[in-house]
Amino acid sequence: MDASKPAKAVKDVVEAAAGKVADALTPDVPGAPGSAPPTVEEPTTPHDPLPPKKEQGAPETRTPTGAATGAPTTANGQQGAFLTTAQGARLRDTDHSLKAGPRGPVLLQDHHLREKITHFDHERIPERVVHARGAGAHGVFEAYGTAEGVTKAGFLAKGRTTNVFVRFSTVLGSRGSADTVRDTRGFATKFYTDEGTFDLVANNMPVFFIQDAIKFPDIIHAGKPHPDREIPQAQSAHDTFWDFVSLHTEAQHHTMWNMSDRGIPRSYRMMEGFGVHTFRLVNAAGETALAKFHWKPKLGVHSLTWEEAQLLGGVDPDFHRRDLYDAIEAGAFPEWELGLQVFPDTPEETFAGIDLLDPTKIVPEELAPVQPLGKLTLNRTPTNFFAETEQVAFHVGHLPPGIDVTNDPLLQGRLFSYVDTQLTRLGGPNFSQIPINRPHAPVNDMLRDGFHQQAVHAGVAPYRPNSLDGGNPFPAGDTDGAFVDVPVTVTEAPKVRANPASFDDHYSQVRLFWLSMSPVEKEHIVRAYTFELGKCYHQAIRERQLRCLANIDPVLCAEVATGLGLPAPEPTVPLVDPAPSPALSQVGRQWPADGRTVGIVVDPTAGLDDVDEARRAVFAAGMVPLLVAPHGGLVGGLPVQRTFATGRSVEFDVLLLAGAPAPASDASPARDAKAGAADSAAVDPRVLLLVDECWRHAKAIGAWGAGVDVLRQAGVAGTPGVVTGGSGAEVLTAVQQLLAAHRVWERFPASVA
Ligand code: HDE
Repeated sequence: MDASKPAKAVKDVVEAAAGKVADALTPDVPGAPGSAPPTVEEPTTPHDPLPPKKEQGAPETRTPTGAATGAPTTANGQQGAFLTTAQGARLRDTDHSLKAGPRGPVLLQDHHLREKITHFDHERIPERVVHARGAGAHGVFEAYGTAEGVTKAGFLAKGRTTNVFVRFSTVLGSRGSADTVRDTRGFATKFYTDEGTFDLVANNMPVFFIQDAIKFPDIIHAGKPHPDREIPQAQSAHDTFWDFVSLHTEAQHHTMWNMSDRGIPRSYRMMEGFGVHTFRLVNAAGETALAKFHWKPKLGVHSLTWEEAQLLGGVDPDFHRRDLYDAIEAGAFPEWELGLQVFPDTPEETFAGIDLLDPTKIVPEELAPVQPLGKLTLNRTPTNFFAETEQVAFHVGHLPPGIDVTNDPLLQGRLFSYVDTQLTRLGGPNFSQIPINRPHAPVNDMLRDGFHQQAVHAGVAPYRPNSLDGGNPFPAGDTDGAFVDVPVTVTEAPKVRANPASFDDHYSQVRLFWLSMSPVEKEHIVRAYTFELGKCYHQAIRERQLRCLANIDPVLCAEVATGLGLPAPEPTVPLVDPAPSPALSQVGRQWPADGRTVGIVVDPTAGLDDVDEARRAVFAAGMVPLLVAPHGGLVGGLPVQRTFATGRSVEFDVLLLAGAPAPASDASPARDAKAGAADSAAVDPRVLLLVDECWRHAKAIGAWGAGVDVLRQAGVAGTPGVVTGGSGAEVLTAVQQLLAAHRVWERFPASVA
């Protein structure tokens, strides 16, 4: 058999699989692990590798020096029907070592054994020092052309589309840590522009803990687990973190964002992104402007509750990456608008009295509106996590002509750090040749050799000036689209290790943030500080952080102090009263519900009225229905996604009750704490727990038919955000309206005005 030709067998497998899927699951619930469902018996007819899943993308097939090859993206993957060595020699057996007789010693000559084990021994690379835990997706960026007046960057010209790869991440946790921890999130975008790659290495918060990169090891050492016991993992609720931020008070603004709902996003799809630093833009006429980058999610900014985040850490530690991949698979492509706040490039580099070089400060949107530049759509999941999400290498210095850096001391240090860390993490200096990092622009550098060199450089003169290679490569002239560093004037000044005086204000904008929150958001902030400080061992650290809170707001300080059982200290700096920025609040508008999950509880022994219709209506509304039943398999011909034993409320955005299932045989309190007081209940106690948790987390709940009785038994009938109706479709419509506000906010008591 010719392994280079697609075999008929592979077509048969895929077609049969597609038929099966169509029969059982139309429309499809996301999450299938491969492009074809497995057969019970082991397949033995040789055929080519199965195709990727329909929603999967991969890096374009480019040469290491940026040329398009035209080959399909699968050309980078495994080829042919047969098992081979890394050299392509076909193998008969991979289950037994070569031995001197069945009971004899293993022979050193067994190349396949040595190759297999050696490669396995070296499968791991160092995880990122920060942002180790991440999830990526491919997409496309389409420019509106609105930025043409301020930057000559070609990818921002009207109608231009550029391929992108985005990696979202947490900061503190290791690669295997939970997604839903309280932390800042990374939002790094690689734009493969034809003028060279542009990396916008952003976060979901617009400010940073420190004003100078030299402090980065300090804040990260403080936030990471304690070095002796290596606990706690992926969280800031511990002594070293609060020790540092309460002493190093410029961290207070970022800390406030972490303690707010922004620290526990509902989804990567529902986060804003911020370039944090001020950048310098240059237009075609050579005029400059200062600017800050923003990402605005189409679905709005939404968060988990703290209890949901904690439950998810155990129930589904992969909650955010699953949500991202499932949404793309379901066709609910995540979208953001890229926006700019633009400021005049004055010698002071300030705007409305705010120092634009201070990365602990924002410019409120009410003072400088965010102007949309283009739309990002994530439409493909990675084919291979390691090749793409793990090996992608971002760098704040990857800039196209038209975008330049400023003197922000945090940004300046980052310009050094990213290559330096990637040298170790990716094993040498040639990581830009890894497929996910290859530019989509012609590369003609004079960088040569090194570990894992994949280019085959021609010529003899990788130096300039030369005549032996005909003078190539040539410096780009004025009309050749070269990157030109903006010739900013540097004022004569003494060499000092010091900050500008404006950097000394550590509190006014933290107060601005606090004053901009709605009562329920303030309440969450109070609870977050109280939780985190309550987890610290030492009272001195709690007291010191309370002193910082006193400089932010007396109510905040008093509420947290009460929770900690400590007196509230007096402020040590005068409290300013900045105008609140409503744009900072997440509450009070209506947003689309694309890709949200709808749990539908069914009772297979009684009515299944409307369930199929309701399920189809959920799909039609762009959401994902998950059937929750006492047992797996099929119920009334419909596939069950969660059982009462495997499902938990935190996986659903809304809950629909299409039945009132009696306690199932496995509802045994002796075996499962979820089965609580099973004995007396007429409804399975795990269903009552579902209702109870959804209610407590202020989620919309709907019921029809027998399901209405569950509401009564759970004691929630007639309360806000709990709806009933004559049919599934009717209830879904009402629930969808509630979901548009993300939560039934009136169910949250807010003790803070
Ligand atoms: Fe990073 N940062 N950072 N950072 N950062 C890294 O680079 C660093 C900062 C951000 O998904 C590292 O390849 C310094 C601000 C993201 O691969 C490292 C400073 C912002 C990611 C590094 C900062 C970020 C990183 C670790 C100055 C938001 C993940 C692995 C204080 C604007 C990118 C790596 C990905 C990753 C250094 C501050 C965002 C060590 C020195 C501010 C999203 O080089």
